Amino acid sequence: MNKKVVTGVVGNDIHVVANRLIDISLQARGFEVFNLGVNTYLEEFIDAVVETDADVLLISSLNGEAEGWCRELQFLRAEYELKDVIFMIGGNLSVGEAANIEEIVPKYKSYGFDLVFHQVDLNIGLDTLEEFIGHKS
Ligand code: B12
Repeated sequence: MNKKVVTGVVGNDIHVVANRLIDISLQARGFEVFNLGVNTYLEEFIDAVVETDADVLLISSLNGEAEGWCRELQFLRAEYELKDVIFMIGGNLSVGEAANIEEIVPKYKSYGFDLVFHQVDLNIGLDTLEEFIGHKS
């Protein structure tokens, strides 16, 4: 596939296990991975995307608090002219069971994400990413 992916876990989130699996799975699929690990802020992700000239930013959130950390994405995306980068987020995208599941995907898309996976299996998400890359190129 030979595409570059920046990944990590956003905000104050220290759940590291999925992050390691994502790193390994992306490499197994032939991606070049820049893993920023846990506790990564949106601005740090954007800096890494710019510095590495990445094709994809794949953000994880497990503690459910991504909403508060990712709202500015649409503005940063415009400011840094990143319209060709694929922005993807997954994991647990809300806190607790109370959230209206139907609202989660449109909400994150309105923040500037192209692909949103709330409690979706990692391999399904990565299959979808590969299809999305195929359609774009
Ligand atoms: C282990 C664990 C911890 C450990 C973490 C250790 C470490 N360094 O990683 C400790 C004990 C420290 C911890 C702390 C906390 N935790 Co915790 N933790 C867990 C637990 C039991 C397992 C997580 C795990 O490693 N799973 C294994 C990995 C492989 O699975 P996964 O994380 O689900 O990831 C998969 C998918 O989510 C998906 N995925 C992930 N990212 C992405 C991205 C994309 C694009 C795609 C497609 C898919 C995808 O793919 C992964 C592989 O299948 C879960 C409960 C559970 N059974 O899942 C709670 C859980 C994640 N924790 C939770 C919470 C609330 C916390 C705390 C806030 C608790 C507290 N009050 O202090 C703190 C958070 C601290 C912080 N600042 O983040 C909640 C989150 C609830 C929510 N979102 O509504 C959970 C779900 C427990 C619960 N049911 O309430 N936790």
